[in-house]
Amino acid sequence: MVLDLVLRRLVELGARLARPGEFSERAFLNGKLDLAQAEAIADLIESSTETAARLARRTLSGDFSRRLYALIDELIRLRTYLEAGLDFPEEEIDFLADSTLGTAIGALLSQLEAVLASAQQGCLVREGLRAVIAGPPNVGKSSLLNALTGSEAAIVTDIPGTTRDLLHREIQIDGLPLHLTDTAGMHSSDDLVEQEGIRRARQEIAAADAILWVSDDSRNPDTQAFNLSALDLPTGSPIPMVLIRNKVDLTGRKPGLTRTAERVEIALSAREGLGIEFLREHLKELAGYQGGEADGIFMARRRHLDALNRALTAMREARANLQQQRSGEFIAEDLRQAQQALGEITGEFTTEDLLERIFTSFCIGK
Ligand SMILES: Nc1nc2c(ncn2[C@@H]2O[C@H](COP(=O)(O)OP(=O)(O)OP(=O)(O)O)[C@@H](O)[C@H]2O)c(=O)[nH]1
Ligand SMILES: [Mg+2]
Repeated sequence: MVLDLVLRRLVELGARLARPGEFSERAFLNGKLDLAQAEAIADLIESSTETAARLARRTLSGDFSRRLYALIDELIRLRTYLEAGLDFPEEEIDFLADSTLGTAIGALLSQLEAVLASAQQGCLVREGLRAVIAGPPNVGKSSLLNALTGSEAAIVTDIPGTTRDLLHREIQIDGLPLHLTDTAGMHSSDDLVEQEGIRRARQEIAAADAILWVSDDSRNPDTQAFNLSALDLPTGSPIPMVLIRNKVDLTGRKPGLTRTAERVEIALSAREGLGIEFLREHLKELAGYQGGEADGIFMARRRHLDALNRALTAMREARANLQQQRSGEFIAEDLRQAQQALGEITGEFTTEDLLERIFTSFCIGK
């Protein structure tokens, strides 16, 4: 209350409350921070794991930006070299014939690929993996959620159709955030509530990064087929699917992971906690997660990955144009596009819209 009264009095005297992210925005506009660093402030505040906090701290201190500026400097150098050749043809710099340009573009490409790989790891730590637990009724989906979270998050009974609504839980595996959803058992049902639950489960599956399809190993596998088409998923986006053979305590099958031609199968017992570690390891592998503590990894957002990918495409185009001996203008334009894409990350080239979107997602007072 006292704080509130003081604030109210200050506002009466003519002060105004800061907008969300206003302080970071000012630091950015005044050149104290670049955009990637400013975004790292928000990422640091919102970090949900220790790894995420550490990586955001690295980006904030400029680890990501320094690597970007090194790339941008090199691009500027190359563009100057190329464009001098274009502007002063009488000097006869035959850059297509000499190998300097090819070597430099090759080196830039591999550096860009390395930055992208680090950024992808950072983005994983920030956004994590969304896995949906799905399958027929009563196979142990909720038990699996409980086993993974180490809690009694979901109600488990031997009555089919226990889970009707979606249940979300977040855990982390060695610093990788995992967003888990338990769903209603998939089968044809006349029950309105269950039908709605199944509809929601489908929707959730369509937006997932991975599906954990649970089956009851002690029952006839044909009756609980792993049937993709029945799920009615949007085509064109194959979502990795792991077949979980649950209840191996009843069948005596050895817990573990098997790779078949079509899929990965993991035998486990959710109730007895057998074989869960195989699933954890596999989820990390699915995400492409290498552990966030490695040197050179920093926090990054999807926006950054998108820009890095565009820069990479432009550089590959430059290499192709050079190999095909196209005229220097084409290569110069590719390099310009690559520089522009990288500049969008640091905030050198941005639109008002983008800035507004970034800073309004900050909390007030930052
Ligand atoms: N023996 C054995 N029983 C299990 C195992 N996992 C789950 N169960 C039992 O299977 C029954 C169903 O488990 P749930 O976790 O509720 O299954 P569900 O797939 O969530 O079921 P619905 O929500 O109804 O679709 C319960 O009686 C569990 O105790 C297991 O690994 N071994
Ligand atoms: Mg359930």
